[in-house]
Amino acid sequence: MRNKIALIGGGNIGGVLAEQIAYRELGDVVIFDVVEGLPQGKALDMAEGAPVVGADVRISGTNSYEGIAGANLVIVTAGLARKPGMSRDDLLATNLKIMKQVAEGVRDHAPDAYVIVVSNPLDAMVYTFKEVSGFPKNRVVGMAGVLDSTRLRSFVAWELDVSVEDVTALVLGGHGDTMVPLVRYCTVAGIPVDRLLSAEKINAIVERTKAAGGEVVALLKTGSAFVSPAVSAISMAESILKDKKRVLACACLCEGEYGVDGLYVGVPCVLGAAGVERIIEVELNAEEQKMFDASVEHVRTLVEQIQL
Ligand code: TXD
Repeated sequence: MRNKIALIGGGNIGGVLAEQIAYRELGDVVIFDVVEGLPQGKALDMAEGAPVVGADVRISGTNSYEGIAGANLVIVTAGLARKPGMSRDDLLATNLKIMKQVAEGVRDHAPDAYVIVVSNPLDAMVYTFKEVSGFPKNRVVGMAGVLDSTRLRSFVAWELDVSVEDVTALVLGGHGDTMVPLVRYCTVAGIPVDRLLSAEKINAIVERTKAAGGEVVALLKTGSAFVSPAVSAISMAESILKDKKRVLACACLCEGEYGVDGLYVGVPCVLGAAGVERIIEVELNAEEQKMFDASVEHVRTLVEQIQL
């Protein structure tokens, strides 16, 4: 029995998700979108390419939530993306309305699904999905930390001219300017990065990581990054679908962990067949704790604006 993966939102990220998930044969794919024809057209195009890559999966598009029935995994990218000059927080009012609709649709038509939320502002959107759907916290997780961590990993690898495979990194906290790149836990094949790069270089990489989303928005002008977010979400999806138990920085509901209670923030967690199987609490020094607490407060301020 193949997995059925429902993609709520068939835009830039949704399109890459559909193609990558289908062509990697992670499961059958159904794309849901409110724009007539968009999900159906993208699905038909990808389905017609499947023979070339030998992908034996069904790819379909729908404008009705009935089409996602039976999905065991849902990835949500529905919502507006940033344009130059916008912050992720500027998307709150519009995307909140959308997320409420999405959460109801998924609750009613795929009630047993594991859900990865991608839409921005991420920490507020995944919180909204959890609250409106009523799903248990292990089945609702947000994608941001994997993307922020892969950006940090890329910048370190490029600076040192080493394989991206050998750079590990953790970026915690909210998905925004207050994110917390944990440099102390960044290594190159186990070698702490501060043994290989100067403090000045590391600081420059940290600042570029925090601004990386905006850097792409400024270049594209018409939207935000979509390939790196898509493959970041797929690494989470794959860990759940294949019970890989990867340790990834994800937006999880903290209920006491890291001193946080009742908010979704980016923390290291184990992702497996039971979704968020546990949160890993790493030791933070005074400076890291201060940055983390400030990031959590920013998330709290955003969530307090949500009227459900
Ligand atoms: O790391 C992260 N979490 C972020 C997330 C990284 C990059 C982008 N981030 C956010 O993802 C971005 O700020 C947006 O909020 C979402 C989706 O970004 P994308 O680039 O895919 O946006 P598009 O191309 O505009 O696609 C959004 C789709 C579009 O096709 C709309 O028609 C659809 O969402 N949409 C809806 N689908 C279902 N239901 C409703 N109500 C709906 N409204 C719009």
